[in-house]
Amino acid sequence: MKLRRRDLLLGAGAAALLPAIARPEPVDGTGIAVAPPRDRRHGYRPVRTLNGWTLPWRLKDGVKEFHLVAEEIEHEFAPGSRAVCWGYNGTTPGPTIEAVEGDRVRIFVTNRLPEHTTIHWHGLLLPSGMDGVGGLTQPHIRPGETYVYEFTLRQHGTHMYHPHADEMVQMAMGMMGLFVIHPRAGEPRRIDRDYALLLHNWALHPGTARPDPSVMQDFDLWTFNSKVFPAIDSLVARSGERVRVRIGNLSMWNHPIHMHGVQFEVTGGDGGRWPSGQWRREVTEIVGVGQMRDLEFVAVPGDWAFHCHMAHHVMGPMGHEIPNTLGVDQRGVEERIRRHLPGYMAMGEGGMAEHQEHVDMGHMRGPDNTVAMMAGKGPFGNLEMGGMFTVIKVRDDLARDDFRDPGWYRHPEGTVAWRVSADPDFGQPERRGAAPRDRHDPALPRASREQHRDHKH
Ligand SMILES: [Cu+2]
Repeated sequence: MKLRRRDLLLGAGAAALLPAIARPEPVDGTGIAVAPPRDRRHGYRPVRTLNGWTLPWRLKDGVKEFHLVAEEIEHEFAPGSRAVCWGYNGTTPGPTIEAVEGDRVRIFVTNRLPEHTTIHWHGLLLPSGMDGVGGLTQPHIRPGETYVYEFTLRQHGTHMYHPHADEMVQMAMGMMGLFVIHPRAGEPRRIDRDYALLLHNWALHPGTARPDPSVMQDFDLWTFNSKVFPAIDSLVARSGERVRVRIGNLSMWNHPIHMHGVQFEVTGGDGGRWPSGQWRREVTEIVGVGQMRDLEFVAVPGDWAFHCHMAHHVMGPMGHEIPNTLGVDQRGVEERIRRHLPGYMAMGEGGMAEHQEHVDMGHMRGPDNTVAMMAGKGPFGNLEMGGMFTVIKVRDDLARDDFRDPGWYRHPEGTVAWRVSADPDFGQPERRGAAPRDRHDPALPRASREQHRDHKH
């Protein structure tokens, strides 16, 4: 890679508008100088980290300098659910590092945690001693110390960073971030909107204030960029724009990420952008643990769900090891329990959807510091999603760089599914097999079910 003098001058010229550039020494985490996240020399579209941000950098002698601070933070998963987590520069995930193939980068890492740490640059090609594996390639960074990593970016694509020291605890507490490298030669296909998110899971047990690092499988919260729906930002685009969604997975599960409304192309993975002959059309793509995937599509107008297809991963906080109440007539039980526990309410006989109805009516209060399991709301009612879920909102009339939430989609006349009957016997379509003897048939006990509801409330 040859860096031309003109590139340097142009880069420095843009940066010189900011007074902090005159003193390019590293500063502490609270006083990071603001440098433009957009690199005009190469004309790339900056990445949009959902609910997140991009780490400012400054140019010093042709080297892009970044400064990460590992520290304890207070984090909100959604209104009503906060926890003490660990992250970088005040947030989990940490700010996205964005640079260009060929750049030389110098990354300061200050440790303000109560224990030692390191940073591993996940997927980057670099000298062994810059790989960030505590004990193997470097001494651990002790509390209060600052280390520096310096290397040249020899690739482009979607990558990540995370500790390689006491990983079980530090990653469970939220320490991770994205490292996006743009191609020096520009994009082969123009990208209009470039979103990025990290998948993660948390064992934040209801009523507690710190994630539990010992949990291996039964997690409570499933997040995009450390947020649960409905606190996850929408992905906004204008009809016809080419959109990329970069996804990294530093959780402890594989996630089949599913998109409604379009067939996307998988255009890249851990090894960066794939040649276009290797692109695949899919509607669901598994992003395995430790993997990254780039999905691209041309935006089609509407409100389109975008979520993990593991049904438990779009809900949360989860209760585990609870008895299965589906199809169980709980009327007698409910009355008997109520003698000891006034106000007790049985639930789950016909499914879980009534859970959110009860929460909305104020009948149920969950444990402290816990969001309702399916808190999402849509224009037609409860959305019944509370984890790895958000909405791709595509509109015809958005300005090019307008990322504001446009509200709910206004469907053209006659394009929304509608009710034609409230009679379960409607139409007599062919049905096969035998009904279970204890089937709860909505055709028969409609009146008695209503009585049952009145009785409960
Ligand atoms: Cu999942």
